[in-house]
Amino acid sequence: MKPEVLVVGPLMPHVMTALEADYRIHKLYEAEDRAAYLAKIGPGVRGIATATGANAELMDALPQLEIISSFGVGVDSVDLVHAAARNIIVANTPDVLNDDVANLAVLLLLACSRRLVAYDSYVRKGAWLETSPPLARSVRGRKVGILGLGRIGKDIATKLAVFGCEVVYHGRRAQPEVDYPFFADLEEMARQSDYVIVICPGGAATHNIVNRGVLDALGPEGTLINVARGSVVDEPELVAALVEGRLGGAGLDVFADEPRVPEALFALDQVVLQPHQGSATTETRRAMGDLQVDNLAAYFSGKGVLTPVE
Ligand code: NAP
Ligand code: 8YV
Repeated sequence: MKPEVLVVGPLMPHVMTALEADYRIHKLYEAEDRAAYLAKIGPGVRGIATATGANAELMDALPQLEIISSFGVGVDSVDLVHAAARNIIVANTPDVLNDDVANLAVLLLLACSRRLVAYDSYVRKGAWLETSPPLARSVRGRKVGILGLGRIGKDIATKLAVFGCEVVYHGRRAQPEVDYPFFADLEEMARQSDYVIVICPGGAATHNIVNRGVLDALGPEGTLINVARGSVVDEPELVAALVEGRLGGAGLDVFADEPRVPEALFALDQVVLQPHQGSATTETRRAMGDLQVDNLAAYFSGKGVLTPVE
């Protein structure tokens, strides 16, 4: 008999096709009465496939739940503590997205330094006919502080070498195997950096760690790039720092309450905004979907998941 898998929200078409072939699928997002639906199908469900997390309440509606296969590397929307307490395995999709997420981080950094979006609009609105715009800034020789030198952070650091940037990093601990200088203090790293790129996990441990002190340390000549999670940055403080000119610029792919973005940012031409697109290429999203499916397949064939969250 096919194992029963609950699909929390819509997944990529190729993922749905693969899941429908191998499992008895239940689509929670099509249920009109979610509680009644879970009460009916919950007892038979052994797996969850999700791109939007899984909370304790959902897990507890599924007494036989064994595995959660999550689309994406960040698992801040999965209650990992509750999953561990229930011995539920959680799998994610790391590494296959490093290249594209790192590319977006570098793209945002370059777009901010060369004022790419502001000058695009300068041409379109005919301002160039009147005068040339102010000079932008070079990235060569400038210091980039990476908050979270993990899989994606290391990829960003490698790419930045091509542009002649100097890389330093902050995390909970120094990594003896890397050559980049380590800052134990995030605020001090920001003070000494021209750019700070945020690429650590979201969740309680990193909530608002980029606070007013860090933003002010980065300062009016500094730029913040966030491709991690909106929760890592104190968003009202970020908006205030940009509006008041205490922070020079920002390149933002992620926000505290997506898809809502503070409207005050729309008027600021020193800010480049993206709708959470780090991994959003056809190639990377396909690879992420394949890994989500492969994790379930490996688990249900008794081999153990390929990429467990540890
Ligand atoms: P990873 O390999 O686990 O790296 C995370 C890094 O963050 C590690 O170097 C870790 O270093 C550091 N870190 C963890 N907790 C920290 C804390 N409390 N304070 C400071 N640093 C901390 O993760 P990854 O695969 O590179 O992914 C990173 C994150 O990027 C994901 O969790 C996700 O939220 C985000 N992401 C966003 C997009 C997008 O579309 N924008 C796409 C993919 C991923 P230490 O252990 O030394 O602290
Ligand atoms: C995805 C991401 O957009 O992997 C992550 O952590 O933020 C992105 O790759 C997201 O997870 C899709 O749900």
